[in-house]
Amino acid sequence: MATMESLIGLVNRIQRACTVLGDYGGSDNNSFSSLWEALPSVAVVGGQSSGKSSVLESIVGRDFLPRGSGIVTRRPLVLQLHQVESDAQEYAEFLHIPGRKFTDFALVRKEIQDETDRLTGKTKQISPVPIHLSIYSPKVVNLTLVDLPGLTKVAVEGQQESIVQDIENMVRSYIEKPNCIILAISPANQDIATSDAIKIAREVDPSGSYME
Ligand SMILES: Nc1nc2c(ncn2[C@@H]2O[C@H](COP(=O)(O)OP(=O)(O)OP(=O)(O)O)[C@@H](O)[C@H]2O)c(=O)[nH]1
Ligand SMILES: [Mg+2]
Repeated sequence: MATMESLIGLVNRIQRACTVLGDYGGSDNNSFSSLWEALPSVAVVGGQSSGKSSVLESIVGRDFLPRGSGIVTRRPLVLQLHQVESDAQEYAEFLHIPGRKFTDFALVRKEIQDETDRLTGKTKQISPVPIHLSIYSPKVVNLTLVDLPGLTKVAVEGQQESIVQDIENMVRSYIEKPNCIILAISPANQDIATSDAIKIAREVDPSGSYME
């Protein structure tokens, strides 16, 4: 078990190093194979406003992700959870602000919003460049989670016509990695037969198991 913990810690460090070196794992401009392909993670996938960020928050047990109606998550968020000793203080740290420890999780949410806007402006546009966040807490298990923009069907005002396909391509670039566990989210009031999350998850991983 101790060996497994240190292995996961090593994977977390390699993922951080990849991102620092400009390897985001996206498939768009990489002509060479990404090291991300080999590293395990759990990615949420589902329609816009289906509750993906809310599910991730409940896994972490903290209120820190932008949530709401409309298009909220507009850049991938790579979230590394690091378990620390039981008496240690819980804090968060962004890769783009090294050394600054966030203990107020409302400020973490604000920084995710601000950092999203830095690349996209206060628009309804998306960017495939991930935000990298680590949370150090005694209450989490060592795990890498990825929050992704929601799948949509039509471009709304202020969005390019290509956004529907752009989002799907971005989502696929994460969930098609061999070591990605797909967490497909559908609202409880939606008929599962019409779920985009299940559809794309089945396409990518036909042998996956499903729970309701
Ligand atoms: N009633 C109800 N509302 C929920 C539940 N989970 C999330 N919500 C609400 O649904 C809205 C969308 O939730 P988000 O977690 O932002 O959804 P998302 O899938 O991350 O949305 P995008 O990032 O825009 O794709 C928010 O207003 C949440 O408060 C739930 O279980 N029940
Ligand atoms: Mg979201």
